[in-house]
This record gives sequence, structure tokens and C-alpha cells, in this order.
Amino acid sequence: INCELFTCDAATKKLYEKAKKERIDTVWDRALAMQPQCGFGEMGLCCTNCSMGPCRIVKVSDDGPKAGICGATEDTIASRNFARAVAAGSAAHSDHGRDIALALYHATGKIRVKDEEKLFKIAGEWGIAVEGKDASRIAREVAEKALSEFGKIFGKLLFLKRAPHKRQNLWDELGVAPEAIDREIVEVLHSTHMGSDADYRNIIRQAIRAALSDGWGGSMIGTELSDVLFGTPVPRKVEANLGVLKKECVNIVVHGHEPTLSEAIVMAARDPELLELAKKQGAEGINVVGMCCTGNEIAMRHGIPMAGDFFQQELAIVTGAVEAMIVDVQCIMPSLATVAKCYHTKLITTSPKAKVPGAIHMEFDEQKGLDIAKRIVKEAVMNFKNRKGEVYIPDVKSEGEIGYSLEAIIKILDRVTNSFAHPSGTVKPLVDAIKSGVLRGAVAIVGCNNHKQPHNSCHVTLAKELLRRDILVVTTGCGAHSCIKAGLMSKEARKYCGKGLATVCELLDIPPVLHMGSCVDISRILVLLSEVANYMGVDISDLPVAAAAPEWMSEKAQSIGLYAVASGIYVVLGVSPAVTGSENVTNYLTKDLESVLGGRFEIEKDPVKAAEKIAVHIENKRKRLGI
Ligand code: BF8
Ligand code: SF4
Repeated sequence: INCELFTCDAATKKLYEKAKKERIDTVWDRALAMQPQCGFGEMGLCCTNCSMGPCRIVKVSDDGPKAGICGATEDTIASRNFARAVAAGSAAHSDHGRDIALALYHATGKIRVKDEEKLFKIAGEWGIAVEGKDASRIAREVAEKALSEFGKIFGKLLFLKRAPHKRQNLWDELGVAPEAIDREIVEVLHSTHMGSDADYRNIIRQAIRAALSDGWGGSMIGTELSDVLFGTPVPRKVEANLGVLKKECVNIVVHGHEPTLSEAIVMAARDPELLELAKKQGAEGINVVGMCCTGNEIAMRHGIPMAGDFFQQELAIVTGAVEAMIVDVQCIMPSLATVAKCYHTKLITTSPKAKVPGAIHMEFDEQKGLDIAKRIVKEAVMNFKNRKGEVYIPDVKSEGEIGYSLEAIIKILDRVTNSFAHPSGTVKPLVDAIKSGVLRGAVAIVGCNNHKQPHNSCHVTLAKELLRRDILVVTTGCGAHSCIKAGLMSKEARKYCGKGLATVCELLDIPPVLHMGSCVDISRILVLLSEVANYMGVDISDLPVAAAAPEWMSEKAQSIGLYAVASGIYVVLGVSPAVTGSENVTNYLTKDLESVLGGRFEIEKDPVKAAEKIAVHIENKRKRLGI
């Protein structure tokens, strides 16, 4: 394959060439071997929900089945498949949230929480009395309440109250306000069981409930309690791309999602005894770097370098310089075990929920976190001397400023607030900039990598197209990795901005693309939008904003997309979800939902056209607001 065509990232190109020379198959090679991909699956027209199947609906000719063996139509099958993917995505994010809540629960009394202010704020929001209690006790009560959100018997999710009143009322009217998180996911699985719900609108309604229980439930719990435990991110500089690996050091790549593991590894790697041991093995030190969302989490809180995105995980091992890749859950390619076998790299799985054949399993338990982390780091250190073959680390890295949590953004806005005698601690300066038209609007660019789109270049092209139109970009997940690698999180990136946005960035001393974290941290964006909408006295759907996932692939991304739409946001997808076999379902998601929820999906593969469509959407919203 000509890698010039599939990626715009220089480190990826160089390491792909090395992989080819060393006969290593990567994600791109397997994608090529998979062609042509199954049309039934691609259109969402294959059903395996019962053992009378698999059934598939034939669309391309008049011949062939137009219903499944049970009579399920294309609408039923496509919407069921869509809803099940959303439920799986919501489950993954929410289970991450639950694990963080459990970590907080078990941590109380043993460690000091890092952000007491946030702890007290959440306690206040959730009606937990704080008088006469120490932080440790409050943390336990907050953790208990968070855990009960997953299975409580009655009542809506507590964080829904953060949404604008209009939005909350709309959710109530439509019957989509989620209750217990686990139950919403279970209900998708139940209602899409063979012979249950056959009405595509009703199936999508339940999928919306499950998705909202992710964004305003599981993900938000994950983000907020991670901040409480490990600290709320503040802006800091980090390096990014595979060039952050160091030839002379023990290199440890931490990959996956949950910060409980990665925080412990970061701490363990600073242990003087292990550092000494590393030196004895002939290394200069221990270099911990982060991959995918774990990369975002530890970069934001510790300034640990961001080694790479989803499509770079195999290539990290191909450098020959990685002593251990330590993984937990989600977005971990099973191929890593095969690639690792060709080098000296130890692939270490740590979660009982995600074992990989061929990997070493060292189960992580946050109650014995540091001890286990030290044992894992020791495995890496002792592996340094086993390097074999050519070690090649491309000299490709960039630098950017990351860690723009909502709290950090508000603090930055306070800089101008104070100088103009505005009330501090609000989003007023941001609203003023939008109202005046200096800033036309804001867009979240999020999501993964997908071989159906050129790697990184869709994220980066879209971001640049928006910046020049004076549209601020916020980003998370692998989208954030793309942007920092392309230099869009540095102050110099102002050169890509229109005059208005460049002025705003200069005044606030920020880059034009703001890193807001990992994928669960899209909940930060929901809260920011709510703050802006509340300040303006409107709903989220009235704001000149949009979201885009130009290279998405995961079920989690499908859940995010749907909760964003259900929160009133226009969401542009670069890869179509598997629903196009049903015109009704496709139209419902891309057109009709707008009149119901104020948000909708748009499918647009081309990032330049996506930017044009987003710009039109933003200008229409501005007109309607009279600004
Ligand atoms: O949750 S962006 S490839 S790493 S799914 Fe995965 Fe997609 Fe990356 Fe994080 Ni999000
Ligand atoms: Fe076929 Fe219906 Fe069974 Fe699906 S649920 S596999 S469409 S018979």
C-alpha cells in the first residue's frame, strides 16, 4: 500500500515502511485484505439476533428477501443494529465511570483526594450534606451516590440537572430522560431481542435514553470523579507523536482508558529503586508515554507525552524500542500480541474485562494499585536488555498546550473578565465574543481513526477549515492526538485562524484548538455548552455550535454521537453508521430528529465539505439568535 495515501502523519509513514520491511501486518494491511467488505453489514441489513438467522435484506435487486425469517423489516433490523451498538458504547463508557466511582469509594481514608473543591461542588449538586464531615467521608458518600446512579430504582439521573431547563423539559416530554444507567442499556438489549420492539422510531428512542445515560451519566461520572481523585486538568505543555520514545530509556507505553491504572504506573515509574534498577540494566531512565485516551488522561494531569492515536498502537511496537505496552480496556487491537511477538515488547493486560491471547496478564487492583504498578514497571525494566533487531524511533514530534478543562477555561476567561470589570467565574467573555461575531461559533472535533478515511488528515483538514472561518475548535480522544501532532495546539497555530479567532486567542493567550481530554471527557463539553446556553437564556440547540467525528469507528463514538444529537447538537460523521439500508432510519437520524430534538446527524466524508456545512449551520443559528 502507498502510505502517502492513507496518512498525513510523518511518523506513521516512516514506521509503516519499517513494518513492511520487517513483514509486519498492520491495520491498513488487514483492511486491504478485507476488501470488499460485506454490503449487508455495511448497510445494517444483516440480523443475527436469533438462531433462525442470519437473515439479510436484499436491496440491490428486486429479487431476494425483503424481510427476515421472523418478518423483521429493513427498518427494524437497521435500527436494532444501530441501537445495540449505542448500548455497547454506552456500556463501555459507563462501566469506566463505575470503575472510577469504585476507586473513589475504596480510596477514601487511604489517599487524599486531589480536588476537594470539585468534591464539595458535586456533593452540593447531589444534596449530600457536608457540614461536620471531613473530605474523606464526603468522598465516600459521593462515590456511593455515583454508584447508585447505575442501578437506582426510581428517579432520573442526577447530572441531567446540569442541562438547560428547556432541554430537561424536552427530554421529559419525549420520555427520553434516562433513569438508572444499567437499566437503560439493558432495555436496549431487551427491546431489540427477537420479537420485541419492531418500531424503528421507538427503538431509536430507547437508544437515545441509553446514549444520554452515557453522556450525562456514566461518562460525566467518569470525568468528574477522575478529577476529584486525580486532579482537574490545567493547561500545560506536552510533546506528542512516536518521536517521544527515547532510545536510551526503558520505554513504557500505557494504552487504553481508565486513569486508575495509568496514574499508578506514572507513580511507580518515579520510584527511586526502579530507576536505579533501570540504570543497572544500562538504561538512562524510565520513559512513560501514553496512547489513545489513556494518553490524554495522563498528559492532562502529569504532562506525560502523548505517544499516539488508535492507528499508531502497532507502530509503537514496530519501533523496537518499547519494553512494555500496558493496556487496560477499549480500543486495544488484539493484533498487538502478534506484533509484540516479533519484537522484545511485553504486552501486559491488566483488566479482567480485557485479556488478549499471547499477552502477559497482571491484574490491576486499585486497592493495591502502587504495588502492582511497581511489579508491572519492573517487568518492563528487566526487559530493556532483551531488545533485538533495529531500533528506530522517527525523529517526529510536536509540542502543544493541553488540559483545557471547563474550570481551566473559566479561569482563562476571568483574565479578560477582570480587566473589563465583568463578574468573574462565568462564560460571559466567551458569550460576548460569540455575540459580537468576532468568534462565529465553536465545534468539537472528536473520535477515532478509521481506514475508511485518511488517517489524521480528516481531523486536521476539518480543524484548519473551521479555524480560518473564525470557529473555535475543542477536541478530545484520538481527534486530540491528530490536532496536537499537526501543531494545532500551539500558539503558532494562530496563523491558520481568521482575524477574529486570532484576536481572541491572542487576548486569552490560548491555542485555537483546545484539548478537553479523553472521550469520556466529552461530558466536559456538554457542561460547557450548558453553561453558555444558561448564560444566554437559551437551549443548547440554539447555540452556534456543532460536533464532528470525521474518522470515527467505535461503538462508543456511536453513543457519543447520539447523546450529542439528543442534547441538541448538529453532528457531522465522516463515516456512515450502518443504517443506510433503511431509508426510514437514515432519514430519521439525519433529518427528522432535528424537529424533535433540535440536533441531527449529517454524513459527510469530505472534511472540506463538512466544514462548509458546519459553517452554514452556525450562521443559521446565529441568524435565529439575532446575532
Ligand atoms: O475513547 S477516540 S479510537 S481511544 S473510541 Fe478509541 Fe476512538 Fe480513540 Fe478513546 Ni474514543
Ligand atoms: Fe432473522 Fe428475525 Fe432472527 Fe433476526 S430476529 S435473525 S431477522 S429471524
